[in-house]
Amino acid sequence: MKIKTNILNTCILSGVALMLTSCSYTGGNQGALSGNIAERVYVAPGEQDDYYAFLSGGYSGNLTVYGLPSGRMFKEIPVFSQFPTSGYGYSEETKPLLNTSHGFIPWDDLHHPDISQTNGELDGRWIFVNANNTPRIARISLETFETEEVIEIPNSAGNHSSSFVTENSEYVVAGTRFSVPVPQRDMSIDEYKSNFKGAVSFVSVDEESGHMDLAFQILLPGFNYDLAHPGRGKSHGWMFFSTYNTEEANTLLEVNASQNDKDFIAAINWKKAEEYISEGRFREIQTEYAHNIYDERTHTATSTMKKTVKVLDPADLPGLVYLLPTPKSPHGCDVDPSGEYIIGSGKLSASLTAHSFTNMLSAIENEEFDGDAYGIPILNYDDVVGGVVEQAGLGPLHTEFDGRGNAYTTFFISSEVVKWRLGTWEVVDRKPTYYSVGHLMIPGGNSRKPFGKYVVAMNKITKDRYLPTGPEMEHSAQLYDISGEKMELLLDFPTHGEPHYAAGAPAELIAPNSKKFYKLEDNDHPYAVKSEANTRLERDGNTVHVYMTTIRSHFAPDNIEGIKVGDVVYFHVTNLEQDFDVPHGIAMIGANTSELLIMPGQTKTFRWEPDKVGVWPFYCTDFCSALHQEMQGYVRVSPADSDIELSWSLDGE
Ligand SMILES: [Cu+2]
Repeated sequence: MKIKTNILNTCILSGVALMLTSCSYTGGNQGALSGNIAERVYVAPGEQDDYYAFLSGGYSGNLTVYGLPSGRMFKEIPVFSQFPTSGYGYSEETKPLLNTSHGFIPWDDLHHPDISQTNGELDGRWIFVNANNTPRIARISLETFETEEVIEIPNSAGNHSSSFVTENSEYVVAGTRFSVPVPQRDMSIDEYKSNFKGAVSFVSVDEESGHMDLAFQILLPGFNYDLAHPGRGKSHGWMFFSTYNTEEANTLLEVNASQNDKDFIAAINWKKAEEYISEGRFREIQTEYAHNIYDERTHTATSTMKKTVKVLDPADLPGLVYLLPTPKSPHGCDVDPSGEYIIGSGKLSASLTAHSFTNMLSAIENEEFDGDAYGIPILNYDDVVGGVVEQAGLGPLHTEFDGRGNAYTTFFISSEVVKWRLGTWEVVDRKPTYYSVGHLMIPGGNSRKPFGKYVVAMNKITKDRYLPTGPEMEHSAQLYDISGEKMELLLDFPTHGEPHYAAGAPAELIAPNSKKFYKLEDNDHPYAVKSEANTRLERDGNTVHVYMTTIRSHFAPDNIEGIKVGDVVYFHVTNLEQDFDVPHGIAMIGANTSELLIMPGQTKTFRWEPDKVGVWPFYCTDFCSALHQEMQGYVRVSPADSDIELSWSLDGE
């Protein structure tokens, strides 16, 4: 990179910066600045992108939506974090979505999105994501692009190997990163070995509504669980989890968890788990976790605290779990579209291991085990391995597939994407990334039917790619065309937060179902008003409910008197518009819950506690018409002991 910068400086110094061809500072084989490549990512005004890409925002707590190939960001969907732009997590209706057994948690670390599937193919209905820190799984509707449900995961800590969906979205899995005492209790950390457990959770998904339920957990040995992938096709019914720290160290893991030459991929037969559950061979243990559901008709979320979970102990349940030795501290765990190969990316190994599902089944059948770990059979590496990509690069992390027999693996340390062939295990191409690539995404690459036109690489370090913005820069994604024999770098674009993982789908799978507005007649919000005639105020002690409407370009009512210092005022605002893309906003001076953005046909509520006597204005925050600036009103606030009656009006009536 230094060389490039220097060459660029030389170009500028010599006054020929515009004649890029004569300086060719992008390096000989990329050509990312040549006109012909720019055209391949250019989406002309009025035209639309071919793919949606959903990138996790990591520590932003949000999911961002991009178009491919343009790399334009279309939306930021708030999931685990309060979001002032829309009032998510501030409005009374959405606050319950951030409720947990630890109370209201307004910020988390969102890692891995996965799109719902039917018969192993993307169905474009929902996207599931995980909160890593306070373990949760969320379901986002791909009609509204809003978070509809959040379920907390008990007995987990660092909910990392999530959220991956099975072939028919029967389950979303949530695997713990940290093993912890289960149930949690006060004990010495020195007692880690054999006392700490790694819970993996199977969250069921209702076929129609998408509603989630924590079906059962399996208590695995005290390793760390990193990533997961469902079986498909012949391996449907199985789920695979990569592990590290099979040493069960509890201090200085950078050394102590790198001792074993091989860790494991844990293969879980979840169909078998279902049998054991139906036979009653589970324990029900006490715990506490929140289950939060947003109802699109009432535009309101509710939070319910749940108290028990069914757990399965694999030591007592034969055939439930097997351990596949995998070099060395694997991160990624990926299953190819046919379901035959399970790729373990040992991040401290230079080679990539592909286990064969067929080999695994015969080893199990022949009971050829190499001992056990806490009663779980360990298979022989040589019995299960299906192939090895030798010396593919340094620090393999994540593999996706193009559906044409090719696999693409990111290498963190050598900063590259490597293309190789399934079955022959030969490397056929490699391209650099800029820099330290983590995960990558091919639309549908996590399914039986990938759309192998593009791969997006998500990078951790951005220095020298964009104009500097102080000590921290946005991370970067890079788009490669993979339709040909060789990968071609087409585009760099910045991402928001840290993109840990992504999912993508063709536009035609999602765009036609995208909601344009909420139908007013379906609005069952208890405080909705569907016409200006019904707008009003109601006082109950010192609580005042304002039933308000918005339409271009006024609020009803817009003059309010009789509010007193010490009142708690709820503004329930219904947007009467029935037109695509016409939200209204509302902001009230002194309200500490931010402003709200209310979609057409929707009702949202904010709480205001006036603390000073005066006449205070409110206004629309979203430019909605030529008379947007005139969309405003006043609230008169009187002393606490005033006897001024509540009154309201619009146009003096
Ligand atoms: Cu407005």
